[in-house]
Amino acid sequence: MSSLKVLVLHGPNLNLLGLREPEIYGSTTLQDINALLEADAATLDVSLHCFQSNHEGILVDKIQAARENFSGILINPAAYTHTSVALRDAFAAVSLPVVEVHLSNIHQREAFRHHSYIAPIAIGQICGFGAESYRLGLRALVQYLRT
Ligand code: CA2
Repeated sequence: MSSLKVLVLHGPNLNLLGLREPEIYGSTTLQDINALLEADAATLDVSLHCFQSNHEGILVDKIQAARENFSGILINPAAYTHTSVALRDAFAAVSLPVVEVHLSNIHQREAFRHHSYIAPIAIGQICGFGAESYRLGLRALVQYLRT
């Protein structure tokens, strides 16, 4: 059994996925995404812990605690992507590898979504592929951790 453990974090409002605004974010629910990731994790022989919060401080607490228990973090920071120095500082403090993912192509959307506070401290950013962004992000993170 692999000892790699990946923390998957979902930011604010992503609990509404598939339930509201399907024309923007699709009909896949957060539970569907977590199930897809769990299946991929089994194939990749890694363990996952998936967590969603609408609260910035709770996400900061999770990132800080991850230092002890996880090898890397996959995150869709949602709106905090564009606002949160606190999340970025927490990632920098734990110095775990981070992959940032987004369902939509944030660079094709409003100008305020083009900037990410997280991207400069992430290994990489994947956006625009819907739920597939998470799957690609998990694969990229695991490959990074194994090489
Ligand atoms: O495209 C993404 O994954 C985003 O991170 C989604 C965020 C948005 O603020 C980012 O700019 C890009 C918004 C997540 C809100 O999710 C909802 C889902 C269903 C209904 C309403 C909101």
